[in-house]
Amino acid sequence: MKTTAIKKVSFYFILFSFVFLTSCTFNTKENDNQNKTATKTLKYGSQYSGKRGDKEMQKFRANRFGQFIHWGLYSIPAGEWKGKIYSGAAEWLPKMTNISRSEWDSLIYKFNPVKFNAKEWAAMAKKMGVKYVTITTKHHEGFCLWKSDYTDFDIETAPYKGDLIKEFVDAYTAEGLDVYFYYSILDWHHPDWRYDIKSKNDSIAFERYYQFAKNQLLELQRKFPEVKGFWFDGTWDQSWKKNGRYSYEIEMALKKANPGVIVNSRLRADDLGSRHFDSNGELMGDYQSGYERFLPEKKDTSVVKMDWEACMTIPVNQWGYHKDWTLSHVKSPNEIIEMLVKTVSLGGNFLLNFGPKSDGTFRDEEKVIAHEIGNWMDKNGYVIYNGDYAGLKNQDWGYYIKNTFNNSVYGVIVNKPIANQMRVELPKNKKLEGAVLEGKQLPIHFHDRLGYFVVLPEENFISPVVIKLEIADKKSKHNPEHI
Ligand code: FHN
Repeated sequence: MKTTAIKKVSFYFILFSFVFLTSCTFNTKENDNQNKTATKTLKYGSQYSGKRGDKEMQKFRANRFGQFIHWGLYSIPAGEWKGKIYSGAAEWLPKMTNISRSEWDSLIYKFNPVKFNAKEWAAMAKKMGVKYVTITTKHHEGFCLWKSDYTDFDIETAPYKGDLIKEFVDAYTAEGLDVYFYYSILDWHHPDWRYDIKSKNDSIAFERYYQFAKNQLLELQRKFPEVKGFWFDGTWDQSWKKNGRYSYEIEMALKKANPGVIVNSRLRADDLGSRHFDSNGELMGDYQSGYERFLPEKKDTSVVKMDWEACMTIPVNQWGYHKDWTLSHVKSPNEIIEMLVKTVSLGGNFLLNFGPKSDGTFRDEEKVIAHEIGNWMDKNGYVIYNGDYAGLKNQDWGYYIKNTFNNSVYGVIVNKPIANQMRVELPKNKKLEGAVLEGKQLPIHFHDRLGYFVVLPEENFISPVVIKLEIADKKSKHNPEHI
């Protein structure tokens, strides 16, 4: 009798523990799929763990700085409809107004960027110091900037007589810049697009849409073999999340056609609808692309384990051309440079957005910003390309960047300390042998408790300043730190 009672208690204890542990695991995973607390069998989850090591991905990583281009019909109204200016993102104008689909679509007959000069664009990008570009081949409105065999809602129907994406790819490639294609899965124009799947008919229509998108993507890859990767967007709706298979199959199809092709995490949803990271916490796609208009915190070193890219607007939230930039804060070149530096210091890529006008030219503000950043990159770009996380303790003056090509470590000063001293704390087995600013050694003071203090020049810095830190292994037995 007693034994049976003990057995019963043990059984319920084990059962309770199991249920408790399982529910904890489930909750943790629900809150944060990046925590690998359980393994679920997934057909459409991540394909591999860790960072891709092939040469294409190494190049993507080494590039670090890219230009994003949002260009489409939305550049024509440029945030204004029937005399009213809308402060939201210009490319979302059809959703902010009561413009009918056909009225919006008829903008195609006005898309004639006669001043578009792909070579000038590519030269401006090159001068700004970017190493790659990502252009919207199709944004949410559905208009295709290339000549697509699968729709008439493309550049061939517009009055523009050139082969826009071809001119673009040729010009950027000639400048040695890698080209990536943005493609919106969400499509406001296509009749088979669905926000959710609520019926058999929705499923049938959405399957047709999936085939259309897949055909277009393979077409882009076939027509533009130079393209290095695809940047997917518009994948947040239930219809897509309920069809993880589609996102998996698209990635596989692109990789079958070109094994080195690079795909962002935004494309993907797994069997359970988890996006970017699968339900086991593994990244899907080749790099994390969730940082949009914000960056990870300086102390958030979780990102250094993966490849990632942040995309950034110059105003607060304008991607396509908006005629009025006075409606929100516009970032200064120094703000943007600091963001670029911060991103690289955490092992990420930085994609800076430009929204050309409908005539094919860039607004003056963007030209000035490109020019100023270019001046800085001209002098300091060596710290950005091949830059990575240095693994040193954060300091208030700015960011450390390690160059993976020559193993040098740099400090980039964005907040010059009022005492003109740059504190450097190193691991116990390392010492600071030199600190070089523009070829000149700076004095260094050592404090046995606080580390090193590099003495900075008195004058004000007008933009972020790079200091090369000569760090060596400590071999001496008579180490002043050993007290
Ligand atoms: O809705 C779009 C937006 O217009 C823009 O393209 C950005 C770029 O990352 N993506 C979407 C919002 O996440």
